[in-house]
Amino acid sequence: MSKALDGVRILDFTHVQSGPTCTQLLAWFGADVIKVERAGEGDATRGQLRDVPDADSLYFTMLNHNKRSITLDTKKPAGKEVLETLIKQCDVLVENFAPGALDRMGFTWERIQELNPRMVVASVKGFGPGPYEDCKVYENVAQCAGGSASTTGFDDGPPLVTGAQIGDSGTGLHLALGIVTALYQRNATGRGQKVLTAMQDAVLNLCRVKLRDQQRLEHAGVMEEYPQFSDGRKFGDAVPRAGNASGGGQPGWILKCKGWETDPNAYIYFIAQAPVWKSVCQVIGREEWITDPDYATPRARLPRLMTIFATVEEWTKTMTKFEAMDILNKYDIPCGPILSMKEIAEEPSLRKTGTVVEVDHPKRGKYLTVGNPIKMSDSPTEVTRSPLLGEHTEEVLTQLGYSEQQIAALREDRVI
Ligand code: CAO
Repeated sequence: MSKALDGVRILDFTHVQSGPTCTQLLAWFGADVIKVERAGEGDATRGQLRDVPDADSLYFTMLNHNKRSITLDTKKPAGKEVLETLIKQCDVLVENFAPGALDRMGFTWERIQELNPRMVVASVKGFGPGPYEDCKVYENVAQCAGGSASTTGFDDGPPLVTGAQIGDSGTGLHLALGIVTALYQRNATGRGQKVLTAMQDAVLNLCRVKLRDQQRLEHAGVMEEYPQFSDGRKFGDAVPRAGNASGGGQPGWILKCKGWETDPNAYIYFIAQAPVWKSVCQVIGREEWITDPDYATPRARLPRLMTIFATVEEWTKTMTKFEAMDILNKYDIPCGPILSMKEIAEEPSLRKTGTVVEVDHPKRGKYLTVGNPIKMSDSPTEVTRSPLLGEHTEEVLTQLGYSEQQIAALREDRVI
């Protein structure tokens, strides 16, 4: 079956996580992604967090499926020439080097346009234009600068980063959307354009509800659905950390389930959704709350939320998270188990949908990865293993028009 991005050729000049997540998605949609790496070491993540000696790390393999890899020293004149040929023959260049690196290499936006005016040049940087634009940035820096860390955790503890890689993978997702949108516009204009996603901006976009709350706080002085309100604590002038409170209009919290004393994930997320309040009261055996004016309406419940959750927890503690799920779901009460990575890896339904996929690799054997979370009916994703360093150098150079002798000379001069 054909793929949505068949015929789109991507010069993938990305490394580490943010850029590679973007180009991996584009490869899953059918683009021909040519990853350009330095000979010898390649993408630094090939060797980082290694679990199998001499095999590419899972860090690398899980971010670079369905791509081809060529080695190229783009600082040598002959390497620059190869890069120029690639630029002429590709539709998109994606990069996430430190600010200015591409320019220092000699490939400014103006030069790229000269070589290929149809080319879309897509970049991840830590920050957009402003005081920090020259800074190098990794995941957690973006989480901190984008507002996530200050609003994550409990207010009697320090700011917290989250395990979800919203700075890297979140930015890669945003960039992928920018790229396909720019390709769509190119259909009408015939021109490429620059696409920039700053990691700070992507994190802030994902933290949009917290900027909402900042303004609500400034208007009202309190936020009634925050645990601080229910606990009678004072609000300051900035959005506080809200623990496990829901970010939306339906109050929720994480509650202990049977086994919590020894199992760190024996918990359930419970939402006291207004339309099912009657069912909540019935399930936990507090029917009197259905009519009690202190509990009967969402507004009346706000100052008592933490007491309500503590009471529901007395009930959830009597059963496992899955038993609680089964009962609550019968009544349409929104809830979700806290799943460990072990449970997710073993979950058959995720394997069935291709969200968790087993991949075979010549050097490391079988491993699990996360497949394409975006399912398309006319562009199915087949996850294939990540390339070995330089595995496709000759194949790609031959396609670009290089002869056997030219390739041998480039190898001799350590350009590839
Ligand atoms: N041939 C020759 N040189 C190459 C090359 C190649 N194929 N590929 C890269 N290089 C060179 C670059 O041109 C650069 O050289 P200069 O410093 O002389 O300009 C050099 O390698 C190093 O690139 P870098 O500065 O991007 O790499 P780093 O390890 O020092 O920094 C990172 C890494 C991620 C902090 C930085 O790239 C960055 O801030 N990127 C933007 C934000 C980002 O994507 N962060 C997410 C990373 S994942 O957490």
